[in-house]
Amino acid sequence: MLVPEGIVIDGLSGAMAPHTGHYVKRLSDLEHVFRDEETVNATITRGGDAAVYEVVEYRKAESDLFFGTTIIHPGDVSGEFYMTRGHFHQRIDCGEVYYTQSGRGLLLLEDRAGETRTVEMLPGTCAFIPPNWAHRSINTGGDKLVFVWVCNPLAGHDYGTIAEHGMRKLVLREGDGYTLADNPAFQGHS
Ligand code: PAN
Ligand code: ZN
Repeated sequence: MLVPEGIVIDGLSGAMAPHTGHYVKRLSDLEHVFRDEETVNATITRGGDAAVYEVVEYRKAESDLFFGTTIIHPGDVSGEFYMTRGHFHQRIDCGEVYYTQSGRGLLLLEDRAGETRTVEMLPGTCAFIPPNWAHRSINTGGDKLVFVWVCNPLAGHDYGTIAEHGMRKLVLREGDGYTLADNPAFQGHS
């Protein structure tokens, strides 16, 4: 039987107590995510296989809600900020909510018809991700970017589409901020 529970979330570290799962994505897991694979590989070879982001989950079988935190460390690869892999949901009727706790970032979204949108991720911003929009979060600041996400556990992750084609836009460091650039490697998806 499912019972009510209070989960304590530390908005600065992203720690959740209790939680049911945790994973870390390092540069070596994201070799093909960044445009400059050569630098990713050289960095790893030099012993610098840094943690790029972490996900902490609270998931209960039989529940229609699934939530957790994502922590993206500050950093970049040749000017391309640390970011998540990005995905569509397998179920095209499932959206999501991202509630930023600390840090500064950008939520990059694109639909299948070619439209790109961004939502600034600042503490207190709750982003609505509509169904059938690919989403990737990017840490554009100098501290950890921490956000809470909530979705349907049946939503599922379609990583293949973005892994194969990339996203239309790159988010690059420019001065103290960021700029969006067309992704020259983007080949389109349907
Ligand atoms: C989030 C993401 C999380 C990690 O929980 O899964 O931020 O990003 P990737 O899954 O793209 O690596 C979410 O959007 N779930 O649906
Ligand atoms: Zn998602």
